[in-house]
Amino acid sequence: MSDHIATDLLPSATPVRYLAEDGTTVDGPAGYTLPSVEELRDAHRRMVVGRRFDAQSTALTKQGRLAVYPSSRGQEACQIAAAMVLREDDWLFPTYRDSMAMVSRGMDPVEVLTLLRGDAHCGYDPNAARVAPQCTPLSTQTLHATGLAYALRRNGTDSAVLALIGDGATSEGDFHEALNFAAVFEAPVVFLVQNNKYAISVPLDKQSAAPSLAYKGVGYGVRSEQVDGNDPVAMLAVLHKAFEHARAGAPFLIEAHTYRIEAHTNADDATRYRDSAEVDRWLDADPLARLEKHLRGIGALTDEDVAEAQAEGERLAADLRSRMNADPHLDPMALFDHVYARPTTQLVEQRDLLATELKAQEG
Ligand SMILES: Cc1ncc(C[n+]2csc(CCOP(=O)(O)OP(=O)(O)O)c2C)c(N)n1
Repeated sequence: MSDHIATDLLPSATPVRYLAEDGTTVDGPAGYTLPSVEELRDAHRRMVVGRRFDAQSTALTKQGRLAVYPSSRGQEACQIAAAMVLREDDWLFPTYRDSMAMVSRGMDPVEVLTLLRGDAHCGYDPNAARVAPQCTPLSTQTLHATGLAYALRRNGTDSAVLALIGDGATSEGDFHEALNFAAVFEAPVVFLVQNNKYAISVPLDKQSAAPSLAYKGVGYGVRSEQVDGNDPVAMLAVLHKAFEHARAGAPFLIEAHTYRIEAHTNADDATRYRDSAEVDRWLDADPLARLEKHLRGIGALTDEDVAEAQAEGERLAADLRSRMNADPHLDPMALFDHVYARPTTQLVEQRDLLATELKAQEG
């Protein structure tokens, strides 16, 4: 590889940023198209609604209505930008932490939460939503996303794929295989690493010595960028560019520097591995407050706009509460559906065993 090509692939030396924490604009790098004011107003509304959804989902765990919820509070700029850059015919490959992006893509929140509620299946039709099942095994979705992107290209469409992944999951072999395959076979896929600084309790410096997780793409020939993940303007600008590249047959890797404000899930005690001063520092970098200050500063957001967005969030939360309050009907036999196209002998035996046991219980 010549020096010239390697330079083209490299991320900028510091994360791309256009908004300071106080909402004023800063000089970011050239070469990006910045989102319009209308797009930013839309992002603000979606972030307000997304944060309300997140808070409601956390509350549902406390009421025993949700088995587990991995909050993405603090990561709203990443989640909302991810939903906004996708066309309807594009695909999203989310992880367990990306419910907010899915809801912002227009999916029914109850369906999005089905898996986290404890049902055996993902809760929605991935083909209809063009959203893959939320992935719990780390990094397997990156390979699925790459394979699907390759298939889309071979089918002659210009649809693209967005794979969301955490910082810890970039240590998995699947991630590296996905980057390699995507680059060699020119798959239209964008990998967005939300570096929220922890893999449960493992901090980033115990996970990787890479100067930026974006560097992990360069060795495979994947163009890479790092971005301030709490700056909605920068997130939209970089993701739009990444999708342009992907549609042209060149995969793209983004590292978004952000922070998980809440614990890993409701089952985790984050005070065991990080101090509150660190969390407070990141609260000062809040992406929603930053965008709100910016939009108000340029006269593009009023008290009424904010109240309207909040009212939309309250409506979503109330609807979610009431529908999640109903006991779901689960058919234990459905466990065996969709495991294999043609069930194995063992699966048939297990199904028969369960059917016999259920019958005995009834009788
Ligand atoms: C293959 C695999 N190994 C281990 C786990 C257990 N596990 C679940 S979440 C997690 C940490 C992931 O951290 P990161 O990738 O940074 O994502 P985040 O949860 O911070 O969004 C681990 C190790 C898993 N789900 N899958």
